[in-house]
Amino acid sequence: MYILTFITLCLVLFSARSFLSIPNVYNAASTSFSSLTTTSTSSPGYTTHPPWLLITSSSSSDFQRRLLVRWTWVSLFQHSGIFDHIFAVSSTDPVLLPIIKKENDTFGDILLLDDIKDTTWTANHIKPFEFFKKVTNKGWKGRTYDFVSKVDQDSFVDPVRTWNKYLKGRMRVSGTEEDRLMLSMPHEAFCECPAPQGGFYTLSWDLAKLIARLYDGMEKPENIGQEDCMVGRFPTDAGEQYEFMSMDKEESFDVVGEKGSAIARDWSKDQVERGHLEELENVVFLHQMKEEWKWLAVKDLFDEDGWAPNRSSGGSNLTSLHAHT
Ligand SMILES: *[C@@H]1O[C@H](CO)[C@@H](O)[C@H](O)[C@H]1NC(C)=O
Ligand SMILES: *[C@@H]1O[C@H](CO)[C@@H](O)[C@H](O)[C@H]1NC(C)=O
Ligand SMILES: CC(=O)N[C@H]1CO[C@H](CO)[C@@H](O)[C@@H]1O
Repeated sequence: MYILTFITLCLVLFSARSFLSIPNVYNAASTSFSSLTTTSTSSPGYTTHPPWLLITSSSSSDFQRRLLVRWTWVSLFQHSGIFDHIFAVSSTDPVLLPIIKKENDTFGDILLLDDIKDTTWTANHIKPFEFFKKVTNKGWKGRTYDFVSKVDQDSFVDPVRTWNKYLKGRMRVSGTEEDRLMLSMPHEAFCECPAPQGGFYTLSWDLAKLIARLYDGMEKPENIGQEDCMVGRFPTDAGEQYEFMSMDKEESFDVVGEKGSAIARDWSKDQVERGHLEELENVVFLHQMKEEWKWLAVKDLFDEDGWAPNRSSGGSNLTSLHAHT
């Protein structure tokens, strides 16, 4: 079953143009499959390698979703040179493991946790801490970064706008306590301490390392709470300081509604519906796109300069790296 799926996907891959017509939309950024596997060229200032690692937490058998992610926001924004993107996949399934390794032979973007089962519980409780532990200890391909993010596989993000708006200005300082950063939509009402929304959050490298260490030192890891809250709870309970920076509620939404009319629901306490996606002024992060139609509707609203619908109203200036330099 998995093997069939993978073979089908490989066929699809090598005749990429027919695949849901995704590559056509992004002609300007990267239609060729090879550009996904080559190391992105650095933009001025990041001459050695990108400063930011984004990690999509992906379910082991969801090959198709990983292709969608690679072909949409990752390929669209990768030319910026500010980030590397990988998937974290956990599995102990002897049938699946070799297939995932094959997938990685093609794309080279999978961090495999082969000692952790792929269950809803592991995904929502321990997996992110395990991959933060792994990357902050060993790096990714031996590299370390200034920031690391966890992204859900049903999240669509604009890392360039996020970078320019929140992270770029913090680049020169690193390593001291004041610089510990947690950037996300806040989840405070739910978690009772400054904690992130699990769909997309960014940690300074040292904070990710600290959180992984606190997780590793838990006496009863089986009693661990929900991931989002624990990301805040570990440092808070240990009396460690960190800065919580909130992403803009006017730019981050869940996608709800019916096929053909996707609606944005905000992250206020009451989860207010804000109207159709195209009516939004600007967007950096959309979430809750488990259904493929949502993903495909959303990818048409972004181009390499970010959120496209209201560009004439001035909403997208932060996205282009070149616009300000
Ligand atoms: C996946 O590919 C990358 C790049 O070649 C490599 O660094 C990494 O170790 C591979 N992971 C697995 C699980 O094979
Ligand atoms: C965005 O950029 C365009 C062209 O570069 C400019 O005309 C517009 O005024 C800018 N908008 C804002 C909000 O800065
Ligand atoms: C905020 C804003 O300008 N929204 C506009 C985006 O574009 C749609 C379609 O043109 C308009 O209906 C919105 O008012």
